[in-house]
Formats: sequence, structure tokens, C-alpha cells
Amino acid sequence: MKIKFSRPKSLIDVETHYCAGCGHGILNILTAKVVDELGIRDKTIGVAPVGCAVLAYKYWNFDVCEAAHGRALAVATGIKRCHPDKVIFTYQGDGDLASIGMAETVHAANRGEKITCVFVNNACYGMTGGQMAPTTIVGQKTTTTPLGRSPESGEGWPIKMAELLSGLKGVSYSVRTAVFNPQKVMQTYQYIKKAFINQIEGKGFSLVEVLSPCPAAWRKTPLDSMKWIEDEMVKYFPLGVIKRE
Ligand SMILES: Cc1ncc(C[n+]2csc(CCOP(=O)(O)OP(=O)(O)O)c2C)c(N)n1
Repeated sequence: MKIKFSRPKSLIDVETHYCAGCGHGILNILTAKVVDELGIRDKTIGVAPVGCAVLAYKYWNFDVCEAAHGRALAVATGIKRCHPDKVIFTYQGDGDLASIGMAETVHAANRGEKITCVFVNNACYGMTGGQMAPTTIVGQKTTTTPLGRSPESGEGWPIKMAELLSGLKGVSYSVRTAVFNPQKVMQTYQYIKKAFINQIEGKGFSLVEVLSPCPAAWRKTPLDSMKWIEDEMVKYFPLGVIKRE
């Protein structure tokens, strides 16, 4: 019998805390698989801030540092500058990266820090119960926008981080992907791998934005959540390579 898939060595065999149908589990595995495949487990350091990713260190079998909410890219900058030979990545939610951490994100990207950033966009603050995030789409109901996000009511429009950061000179790679079907999962794997390779080759900031399901906060089944990404989220957040240098 031929083994087609096995648990990456960079993933620890432990029970998950993620809700059923959450995209973080898929992305934890893909990141671990990339680290395995590139043979960089002994030189990789992940930085996971507050949000549902806060326990990522429980799952990854390499060094992981926690950061305060929004500060992952500031912490990662310090680690990378002290250890330029290590491979540093952040793994951040949208509340973290695009709201409380917006300044850290824009300035780390603008400085061209040689860091890989995996940005998990689930269109809400998942951990705290599904409040509106900067990436919540227009009309989307959240606990703080019970009638649906409305720009006319002063709630603004969804921020397109992959496009916004691509305008900065320090950014060498900016892509958006999703995990709503197996093809997209494999595509996401390739993008994350490329974003790690960029860093190893000494290129500037690399961003992989991933549209990822949060069935618990969205009040949808896991299957309907995947469909909602495919049918609704991608209208606001087109998939593909936005910048590659
Ligand atoms: C300084 C600070 N402010 C607020 C919080 C509360 N808080 C914890 S998680 C979270 C939202 C996280 O949302 P996101 O970054 O989108 O990640 P997700 O949980 O959706 O994966 C907030 C506001 C905190 N822990 N620390």
C-alpha cells in the first residue's frame, strides 16, 4: 500500500481546541507541511498573537512565540533582526492584523521586513464571539452589526489588506486565497510555500491572505460556511496573486 498522506512532523499529535469546521486547523496543517517540505523545522519560529490562533504553539512542533493582540509583526521584526538566519512567520487573524495591529502591519510591510505573514481572514473577531472586523463584508450580520454591516451607517467598507499592502515598496509578495474546496486548499499550500521560499531567498515582506471559515461565529454549518466564502466573500475579496517580485 502506498502512503498518500501522513501527519507532518511539524504538527503535534494532540486534540484540537478549534470549533468544528474552523479553517485554522487546515491552515495549521498546511503551514506545518510547508515547514516539513522545506526542511526548516529547526530554524523556523512562528509568532501567533491573541485570537483563535493563540494556542497555535500547542500544535506546531517548532518554536512559536506568543504576541500581544496586534503585535505579532512587531515581535517578529525583533526576532528576525536578532536571528536573520532563522525563518520567521506570523499567523494572524483579521481583527489582529487589520484592526488593533494595523499600524504594526503597515509599518512592518513598508520596512520590507523579511518575514512571512499568514493572514487568516474569517471576516469577524472569532475568539470573542463574532464581532465586526475590518474585513466583515457589507450586509454581514455580526454580534455588533445585527442588521448587517452598513457603510451608510458609518461602519465603513471591508478592508482589502492584500491590495492595500501590495502598494508598499517593501512588499515583495501579496496573494489572496481561500480554503473552500480541495483545489483551493492545495493552492493555498503552494502560496504559503512560495511565501516561505521568498524569505529564504532574502526577499522582502510576503503576505498570504486566506479566506477562512468561522462556522461558530457565522452561525452556519461548516458546509454552508464554505459555500458562503465561495459565493459571497470572494465577491469582495478576489482570489489570486496581487503582487509578485
Ligand atoms: C489588547 C487586547 N485587546 C482586546 C483583546 C480581546 N480579544 C481577544 S481575541 C480578539 C479578537 C481576535 O480576532 P481575530 O484577530 O480576527 O482572530 P480570530 O479569533 O477570528 O481567529 C479580541 C478583540 C485582547 N485579548 N487584548
